[in-house]
Order: sequence, then C-alpha cells, then structure tokens
Amino acid sequence: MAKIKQINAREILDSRGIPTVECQIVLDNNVVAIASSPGGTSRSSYEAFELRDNDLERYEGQGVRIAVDTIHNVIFPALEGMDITNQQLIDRTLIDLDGTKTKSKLGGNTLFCISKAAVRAGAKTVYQPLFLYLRNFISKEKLALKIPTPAMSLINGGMHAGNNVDLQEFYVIPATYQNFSDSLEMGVTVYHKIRQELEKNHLGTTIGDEGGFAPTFDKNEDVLDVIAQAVSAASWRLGYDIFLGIDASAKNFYKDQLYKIKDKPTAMNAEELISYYEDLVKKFHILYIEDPLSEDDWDGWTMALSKLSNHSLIVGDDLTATNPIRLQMALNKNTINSVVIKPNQIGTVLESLAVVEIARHAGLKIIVSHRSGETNDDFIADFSVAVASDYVKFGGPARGERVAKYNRLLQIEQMLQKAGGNQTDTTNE
Ligand code: 2PG
Ligand code: MG
Repeated sequence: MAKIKQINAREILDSRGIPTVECQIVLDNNVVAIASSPGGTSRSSYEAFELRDNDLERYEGQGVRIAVDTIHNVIFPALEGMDITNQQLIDRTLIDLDGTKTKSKLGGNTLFCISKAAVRAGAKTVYQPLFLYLRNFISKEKLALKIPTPAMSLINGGMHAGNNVDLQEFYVIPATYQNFSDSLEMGVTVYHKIRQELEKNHLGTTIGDEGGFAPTFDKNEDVLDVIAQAVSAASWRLGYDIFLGIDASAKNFYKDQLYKIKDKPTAMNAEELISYYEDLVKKFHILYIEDPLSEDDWDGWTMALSKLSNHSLIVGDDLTATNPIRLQMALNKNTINSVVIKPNQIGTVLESLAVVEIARHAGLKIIVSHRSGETNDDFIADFSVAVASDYVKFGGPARGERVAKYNRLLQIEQMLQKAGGNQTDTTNE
C-alpha cells in the first residue's frame, strides 16, 4: 500500500496569463504525480468557488498564494499517510475539510488539483494508464472504451475573444461514424480552410482564448456562413460528413429578461431567440446548441428543448455546472438532452464521476470540456475516455494547452489499437 509522503504546491500561470494552482504529490514508493487546475472566464454562477488572494498588488488580485498555503498547511496534514488508491477517502477528506456546499472555504481550484494529482499517483502506483484507473470508480455496468468525437471550437467569440461576436463558440463536429484520428484530421482540415476563407474575405486570423479564430463580423450568422464555406471548400457535406454547433453562453447577452445580439435590431424574448436558433438549425445543420438561454431562464430552456430537440442536442453547461442538484433540476424541468462535464466546476474527481452517472442514467449525451484558462495538464482527455463520453470540446487545434488534450487522445487511441481491445494489455504510457 503506497502512502502520501509529501505534497508540494506552487502558483503557476494558465493560458490566459492568470495564476493557477499546481501541486505535486510524492508517495512513499517514490511515485510523483503533478496536476494543475484550469479556470473559466465565462463561469456559471453555480460552479465551485475559486479561491483567489484578492491582493491587488499582485496579478490584479488573481494570485493563488492562499490556495498554495492551504495545501501545505491544511490539506497535506489531513492527507499525509493516506493510501493513495483510496480515492474515496481522499476526496471525502477534501470535501469535509472544506465543509461548504460551494467549496467556498478552501476553493474548488485548491481541491481539484489535489484530487487529480491523487488519481494520477494512484494510477502510476498500480501501473495502469489513467483512463483505465479512473474506471475503477465508475459503475459496474461499464460502457465499452471509446474515444469521443471532437467538437472543435474553430471560431471564438463572446468572453473568449476581443471581437464583436455575441455567441461564444462555433463548433465543427465530424460525423460520429469514424474513428478519432480521422475525425480530428477532418476538424483540423476545416480549421485551415477557415483561415483561407478569412484571408480571402480580408478578415483577421488572430486566435482567441480557446485556439479558434477571432475576427470581427457584422452578424453572428456570418460566422456560420464562413464555416459552411470552409466545409464545402474541403469537399465535405454539411449535415452528412460534418455538423456545426454553437455555445451561445446566453447569460452573457441576457439583460432585463431579454437577449440582445447584433443580428437583430431589438432585444429578443426567449421565444424570439429560440425561433432565431430554429432558423440557424435549418440553414446550417446545427447539431449542438450549448447554453441557448441564460442559466436561470428555466421556462425558456423548457421551450428550447421542446422546439429544438428534434434536430439538435440541447446542452447544459452554465445551467448545470457539473453539479448534481442543478443537473437534477434541469432534468425535472425538461430542459436538456445533453450535458457538459467540467470536473473543476464541482471540484473533485469522484464528484464529477457521480454527475456523469446521473447524466448517463437519464440518457443524456455527455460532453467533457476544457476551460478557457487551461494548462498543459491533459487529465480531461483520460477522463473523457474513462466515462466513454460522446463528445469532447478541447478548443481549436492551436495553442499548446488545447493541442495537449487532442494529442493525449491520439496516444490513447493507439494504445487501445495496440491492445486490440484487451484492456489489461494496455501499457502505462
Ligand atoms: C464554456 C467554457 C469552455 P469557460 O463556456 O463552455 O469553453 O468557457 O471556461 O470560460 O467557462
Ligand atoms: Mg459553455
């Protein structure tokens, strides 16, 4: 039985140049595992609290030295000597040490990197790849191992870009009939075709926070036009080979119970916004609509599901916040048929796996997602395979912190191919 011998934590930077927490767990068998926490820009009001120093003399108050000290002085003494494979006890201890519903005492960012590093150290100890080790903590009726389909955010808007686009993310989603590496290649090919389309139209090709292009446009719909042109320039058929998706993140253009986007002269109520989406669905084969309404516009959400779910996945993210109570509310109110899982929104690995179980039971499609502020930690790639998620969204194929996750999925795909489906043959890479 390997035990926790030491925990070192430090403040590092995420991909937005904002501090985040990294920690290293050392075991008495000399195994060392490192993990770091991501952070969101367009955060749900219902996700775990992020502990920041609020010391305006450093990083505009965003420093995480208090979190680092908390790891050394509060968390390490509680976890020292604990069996690393007893993840239930480790996560339980973290939750109890915090003792609040929203992790507001110690911070979800503080707890999450410890929980992740512990899982990683456990996997190394038993010589299992992380995605297989994680399956020890999910239900007995395990789904077949598969690599999810990438939903790649190839144009960034909203809070993820300095442009004028209201909707936050525009996805290209290859049809699910092919394997991961072929899907990835398709998405990347469209990415390069989009660059050519933007250059042809004298639009900017700088990229946003999540590795998608971030030019300015007259209307949100024009973004979809450019992507549709890029898909056809690659000789693929929209609605057959490739589908489009959006993360509206509608809370960011919701004010006084109305939604204001530049495509329409006046602000819209929920019904009008839904009929705007209906037009887009017809015109562009929109398979995936995330956060079409604001996070507390429950009636709007119920209407969206009933009107749009014949053709599209209606996906909760800000709405559900990887939180079991919010997810249950969303199910009771008939608002979604799909859900985003971002483990840092809840704060520990096992709590995120429990939310996946609820979603799976309810028959929802599952999308495992990065955050806009990422590090090169590729944990969510393994997590997505462990839970056999339907899709992943890891951003555009640019910026190391995005590509790290896609590259990890390529590694896992090869490991699974080599093992020929025999899980026990998979070497610990
Ligand atoms: C989202 C996420 C990731 P953020 O809204 O889905 O793309 O954004 O991490 O800024 O919350
Ligand atoms: Mg979202």
